[in-house]
Amino acid sequence: MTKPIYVINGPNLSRLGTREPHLYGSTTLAEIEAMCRAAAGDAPLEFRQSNREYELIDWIHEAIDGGCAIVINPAAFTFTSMAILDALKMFPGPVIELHITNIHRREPIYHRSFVSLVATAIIAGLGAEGYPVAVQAARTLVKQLEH
Ligand code: DHK
Repeated sequence: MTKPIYVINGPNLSRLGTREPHLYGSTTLAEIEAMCRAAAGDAPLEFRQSNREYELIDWIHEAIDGGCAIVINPAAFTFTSMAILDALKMFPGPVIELHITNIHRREPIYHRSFVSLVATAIIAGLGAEGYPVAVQAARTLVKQLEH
């Protein structure tokens, strides 16, 4: 596995640690990145966050051209962005949709994900621990595809 796993984070996730800790916990995005890199081991990993939809799309395109898997927490764009959906449709590898919270146990506005229409798998409700779980799962899925 030489191509990197892309971990892509959407809006407001830069505020993790102090953002509604009763929902999102107290783990910061920097700590989550470290958890992802530990889970990736020797596998290369790109870890990104933006509050700008176009940047998330540009990173998905980058992954299309050179990545092996995508772990994506699109945050609020999960429920609004057909542009992110259309970009993910072009990605040939595994896509793991990730949410810190169990979006299906929250208000109805959080129940309809565009990303779920193309995701290989969905992890929701494990808190920050969902990230290393998703990275490990991505590694496993990529290895399965390579054999
Ligand atoms: C993160 C967000 O920022 C929200 O907009 C989503 C998601 C939930 C999460 O659980 O990681 O609704």
